Amino acid sequence: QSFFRPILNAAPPSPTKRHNKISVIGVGNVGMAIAQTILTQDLTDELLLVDVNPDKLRGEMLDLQHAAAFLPRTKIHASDDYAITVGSDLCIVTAGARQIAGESRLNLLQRNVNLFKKIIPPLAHYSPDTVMLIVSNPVDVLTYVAWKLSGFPSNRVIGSGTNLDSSRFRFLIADHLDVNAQDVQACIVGEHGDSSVALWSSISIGGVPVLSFLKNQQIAYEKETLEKIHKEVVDSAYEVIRLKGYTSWAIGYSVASLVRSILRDQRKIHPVSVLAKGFHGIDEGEVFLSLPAQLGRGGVLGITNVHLTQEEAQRLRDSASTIHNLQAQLDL
Ligand code: 6V0
Repeated sequence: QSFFRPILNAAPPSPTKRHNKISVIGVGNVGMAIAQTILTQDLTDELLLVDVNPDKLRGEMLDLQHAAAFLPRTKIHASDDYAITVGSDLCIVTAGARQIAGESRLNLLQRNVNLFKKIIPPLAHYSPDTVMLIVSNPVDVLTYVAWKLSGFPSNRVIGSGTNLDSSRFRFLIADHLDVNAQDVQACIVGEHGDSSVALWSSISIGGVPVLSFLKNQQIAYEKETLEKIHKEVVDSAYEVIRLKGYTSWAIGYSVASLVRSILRDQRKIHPVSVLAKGFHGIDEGEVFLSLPAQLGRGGVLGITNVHLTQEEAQRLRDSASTIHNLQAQLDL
């Protein structure tokens, strides 16, 4: 029994508007920050949550549903059964194991690989046409693992990569020069985290290249100042974790920006983790690293032909070979 009665001569609604469905796997700090940013930014019609902890899952679902009166209309469901994810346009994976005291990074990684063996095949089964967006760490290796386990073409498996590092970078440069972070074009590529590579020569503010601007104005800048800013980017995740125990808001907004570009087919360029083989001399096997990628409805549409100095390209290749060696030790 419908609450409404149809008006005379009404035709059934035509399905003109595309219906978007997003699944978020893992409702921890990161999954929930992503979910709430997606909701407040009105990026989807349906939001599905999956986790192995049933109480936490239902609690988070109810808490979000209770905000319905203040949010754009979105159907929110949760279950530990992957059947609810059927037909998703985008699957965002944030599930992860926590490091046990004294545990090696390799051991933690293998435990996350084991989680992915339970997560990725059912996602791929229920949503064979979805784009997968991997957030769990170490994000570059786990994006490779998701690609292998899904059997998807490489353009539909993306890691959130250095999109977050780049936004931290833009904030710090903006803060340093007292400008709006949205006016700062700056990009960090490579491995998410410690060995990321900042592309100094391509930084511009409002279209004005920064290094040549400083040179023209005869403003002295030291290489160390630039390196200090990059080091701050690298250290900032550790600092937030030390202070509040985890990071959540920035990764939430960063992933929401990727969701918008993909589902709304914005064709914007984001530094995200993609299959990097064949770029900048990376030829040693299949590794995922962040490069500036154009994102749209089909996932990765292409990679920007960004210029890297010899040193930058070498650092990228070094990361690629470290990741490649790590991947060789995994039981996939
Ligand atoms: P958390 O708060 O411990 O949440 C993890 C969630 O995963 C929990 O709710 C678990 O119940 C759930 N989970 C565990 N196993 C499974 C499974 N098999 N299926 C479904 N759900 C499962 O961690 P938090 O949310 O803080 O972080 C999640 C992951 O994101 C970690 O790997 C982080 O390292 C990573 N981050 C990645 C970032 C990036 O830039 N790529 C940034 C921040 C965190």
